[in-house]
Amino acid sequence: MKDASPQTIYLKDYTPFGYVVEGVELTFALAPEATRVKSRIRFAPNPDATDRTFFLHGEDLTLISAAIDGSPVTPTLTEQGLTCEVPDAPFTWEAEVEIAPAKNTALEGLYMSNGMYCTQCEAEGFRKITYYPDRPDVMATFDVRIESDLPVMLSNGNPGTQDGGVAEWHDPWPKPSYLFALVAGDLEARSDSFTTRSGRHVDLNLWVRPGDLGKTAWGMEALRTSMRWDEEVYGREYDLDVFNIVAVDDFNMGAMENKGLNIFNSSAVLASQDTSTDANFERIEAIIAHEYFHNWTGNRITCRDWFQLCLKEGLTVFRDSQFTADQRSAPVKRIGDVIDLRARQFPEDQGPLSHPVRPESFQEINNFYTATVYEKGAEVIGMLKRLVGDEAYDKAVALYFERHDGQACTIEDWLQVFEDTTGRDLSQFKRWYTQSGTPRLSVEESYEGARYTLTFRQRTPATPGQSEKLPQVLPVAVGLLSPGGEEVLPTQLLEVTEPEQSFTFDNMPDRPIPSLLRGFSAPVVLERESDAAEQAFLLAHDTDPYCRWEAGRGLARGSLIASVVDGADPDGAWLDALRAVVTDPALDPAYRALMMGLPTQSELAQALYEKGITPDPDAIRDAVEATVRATADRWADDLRGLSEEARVAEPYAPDAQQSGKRALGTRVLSLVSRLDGGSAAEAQFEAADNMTLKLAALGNLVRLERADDALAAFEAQWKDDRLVMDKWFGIQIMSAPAPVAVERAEALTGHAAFDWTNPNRFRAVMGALVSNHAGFHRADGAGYDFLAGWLARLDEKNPQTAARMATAFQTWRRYDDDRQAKMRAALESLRDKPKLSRDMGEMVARLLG
Ligand code: 0A1
Ligand code: ZN
Repeated sequence: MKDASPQTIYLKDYTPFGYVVEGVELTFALAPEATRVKSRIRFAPNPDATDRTFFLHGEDLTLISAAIDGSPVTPTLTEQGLTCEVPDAPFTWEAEVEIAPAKNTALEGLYMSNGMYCTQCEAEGFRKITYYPDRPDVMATFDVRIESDLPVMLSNGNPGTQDGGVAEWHDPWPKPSYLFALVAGDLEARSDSFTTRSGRHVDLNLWVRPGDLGKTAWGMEALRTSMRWDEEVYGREYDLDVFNIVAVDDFNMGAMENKGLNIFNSSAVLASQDTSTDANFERIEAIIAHEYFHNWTGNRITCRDWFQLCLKEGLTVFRDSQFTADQRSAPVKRIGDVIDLRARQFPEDQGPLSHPVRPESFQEINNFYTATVYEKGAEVIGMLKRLVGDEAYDKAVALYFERHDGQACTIEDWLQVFEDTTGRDLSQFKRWYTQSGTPRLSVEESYEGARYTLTFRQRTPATPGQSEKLPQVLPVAVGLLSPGGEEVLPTQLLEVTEPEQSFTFDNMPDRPIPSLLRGFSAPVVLERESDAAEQAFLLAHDTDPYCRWEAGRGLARGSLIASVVDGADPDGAWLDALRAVVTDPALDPAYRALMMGLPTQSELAQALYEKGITPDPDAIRDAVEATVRATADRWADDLRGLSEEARVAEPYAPDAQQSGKRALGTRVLSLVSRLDGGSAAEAQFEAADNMTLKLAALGNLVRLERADDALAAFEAQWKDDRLVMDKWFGIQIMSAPAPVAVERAEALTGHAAFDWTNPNRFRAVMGALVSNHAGFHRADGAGYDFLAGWLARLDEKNPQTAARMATAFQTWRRYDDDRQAKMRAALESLRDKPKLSRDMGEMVARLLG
């Protein structure tokens, strides 16, 4: 357990470490209960530092011996590390420690997963491997020797001697300790190679447990595509002789960009037609790209301290989004990102966990791997690019690589290259990094004598720790349409910098209709009096795919809210207008599928809350169900034709075109199953030759409570495949009728295959319950108690995953008094638990505010 009185760490307190590390040599003698780690580290006084305290981080280590320049020393040990008297000149530190990877259930540092050794060092896991200045601004070259009788032993960099029982690895690129990695086990590889554009030959390996080789083709292809893309688009080449990827079953996050040795959650890399959905394939392609792109944005140029996390994450997410947009459909990717941002980042930014893209303080950095740092961080880069233009963006980024290669940098360094390239003052723009909260942008229009005026007002509500907000730079992309549906003003970028600001457009013979925030050009809430006629017009005519989709979304929201509040019937005019788009064969099926999607129940709860209406989860669920039924009835004559269009005749491929069709088919099946009681779903479940169609069918059957046979068959077929069984666990809860969701989840935690120490399995169950909005928010509070009970239990083994899952409570203040009281009680029960981890302690304190 971590210390009882956690410290808060502040960005403003940054000071450099008193020593530089000139080289690190590590020797690992692997054993599950008693691994010995010897370190030999060359330190020299850091000329840029004043404080010469020699403190090395270290947690859960047994120190066997320590020496300086060959003479034994006795350091002073604390819970967090050690201090020692050291010479005032360069010296060599040597230490030997013992650790127990088999007992490491937190999955940070060196741990074991299914008999295989692996590491996770970001953010502060290296200190659980040996004593070290475990901070990202200390960069060094690493030479690693691994001793064991396992057939495969890997670390960062290029391979050296690989003799029976010993493997040596040399990483020539200085790196911080969080990028260290080691893997050893009985593994098999899919191997390939890549020649960089300057002619370097790179061996590529994707290592998996025996039996999983059949799921590696897609990951390897995605890796090669990513490597080429980064050369072509960003001019970045790979810089080692080998690139290794390893799949592990027990992993807290998606994947990790360790230098030359990426480690992946098996769910984020393994895929096959039979076992993975189209969404899985797309996610894998994006994560492979993300981790690979980190080689330059994260590894070659890293972060000075953890407050700068968005420097590598925002930029790398932005880069992987560009990559996906290039591989697939750019508008579909953009709309998907907006849906995701609103579903995950907006609630965070508008609730008790709100924090700036660059936080100013933390207790546990693991709690800051958030949608704000990652996804809002990426939006900020997108805005910067929009503001300076594509060419200046390319120049500035090239300067960033040239100027900062090999350094540990800050957001100031990043903004400086843009200021130097463009001459622009970015001090106001910087507020995107320092101010938390989602800006609200309202807009009014006027039209007089051929002059059309748009007046914007911005304001950002107070967030924890920030009561006053200053105006930000909001890039607002705008187009104007004539009443006849012609585009009279193609997209223009307006820069809203003032609290209130007007823009005029002359020579407008008719009052135009504005298409605002095209491409979702800034991550704001656009407040505009909903005008159904205008939305229907934009749904029919807008040339901007995002705004067109958003118009449909606005109509859907309006109709659903009216149903929730007044019990109104679904808006027929909206459904007719939407039908015209959804049945338009000229449009991409993937886009039509997006158009058919309704706002989630959680999103509707947020929308109601913002209107000052306390959301009732049961009423929301009923309104959504009634709307889906009404849609099915109204479109009954179109459904057969749509199903036909969605049919894929060619052999399965997870590409954009086919998966777009299947996405459309999945939407249609959900409507059909409202009319036929589930027979089409049953037929699809039987006939499907891929997991996308199988799982879509199964979800409908679960909802209709006629899935017993299908679930049994599915389990019998897939009981030995952990990733598929995660789906089996999840869908039974996610798609269950709300009143029984908690019981389903409870029953499944009693299933023999519910290994709750495996993060994927734990999330499959708990995440599914949370996503069943009305199920989780059941009025008697059973969902809250169930989740809190499991979080308390997991916190003792794996604080990081437990604390992350606790964010399910972040919206608790939205709901009625009774539910609030129950959620508060659940959180307080967690807070009052003895031996709470630092992760969970900080999380619960912030949630309770
Ligand atoms: N840097 C990784 C994500 C990651 C972060 C923390 C982890 O453990 C605490 C693991 C992975 C990425 O952005 O992909
Ligand atoms: Zn990342």
